[in-house]
Amino acid sequence: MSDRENEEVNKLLSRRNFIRGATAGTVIVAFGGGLYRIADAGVNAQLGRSLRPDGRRRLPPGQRIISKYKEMGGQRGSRKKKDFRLRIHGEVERPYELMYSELLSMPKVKRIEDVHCVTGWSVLDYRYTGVLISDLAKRAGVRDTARYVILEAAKGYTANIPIAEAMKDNAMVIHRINNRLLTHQHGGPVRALIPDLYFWKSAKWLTGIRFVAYDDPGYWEIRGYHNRANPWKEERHG
Ligand SMILES: Nc1nc2c(c(=O)[nH]1)N[C@H]1C(S)=C(S)[C@@H](COP(=O)(O)O)O[C@H]1N2
Ligand SMILES: [Mo]
Repeated sequence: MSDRENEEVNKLLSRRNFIRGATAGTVIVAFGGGLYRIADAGVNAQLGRSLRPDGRRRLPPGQRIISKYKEMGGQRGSRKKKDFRLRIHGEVERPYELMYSELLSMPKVKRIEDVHCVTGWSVLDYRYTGVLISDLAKRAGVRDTARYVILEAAKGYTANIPIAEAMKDNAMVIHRINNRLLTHQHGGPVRALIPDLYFWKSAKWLTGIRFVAYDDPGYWEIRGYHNRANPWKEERHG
């Protein structure tokens, strides 16, 4: 694809526009004041060739775009903000625990990101509000011995990620999606968001972030999912 084509596709997907599902098999794209219905296959094919700023393809192999999250289930935690606690612990100098209001008093960041579910759907360009895991880490004083991060959630769900993934500028704990408070079924009050790994790594109903020296495969990883979960390498199953 030429640079110009690439630019066109990225323009199409910029945050000024929106993509909204109409019926299965079509998406509606708004740009230049008009509404355009585009066959799924066409958009997916274009996006398959379009590039992200980091040089990766906008749509990882084997994924297709849908307009909004599917609710994928899981064992829920409390929906109440007053019950929320987030523990930052493990290989750190100063472990601590935050209440909801304390989490919100940390430096707030907004990111526009794509998420990719291992079952094949991707949701592009949602706006996420929360706190960077790297900022939570800084406050705790992570030791040099820490090499992995375990995202801990309600009822024992965990997801393991290498520390480099957790320290990226888009790895966050979020409480808002598209400026609205995160709903309970999608992990509210607070979930993790690790956009550059398959979505199972983004633990809903988050309760803790544990820094560890040795890897500790999580809920799905011990059930046959790939330990690393890089969508561009299609690391789906182990
Ligand atoms: N606590 C918890 N987090 C979880 C899960 C879960 O079962 N429990 N499922 C994961 C999987 S497999 C996916 S695809 C996404 C789905 O998020 P959604 O339901 O908001 O779409 O959450 C991830 N986070
Ligand atoms: Mo999933």
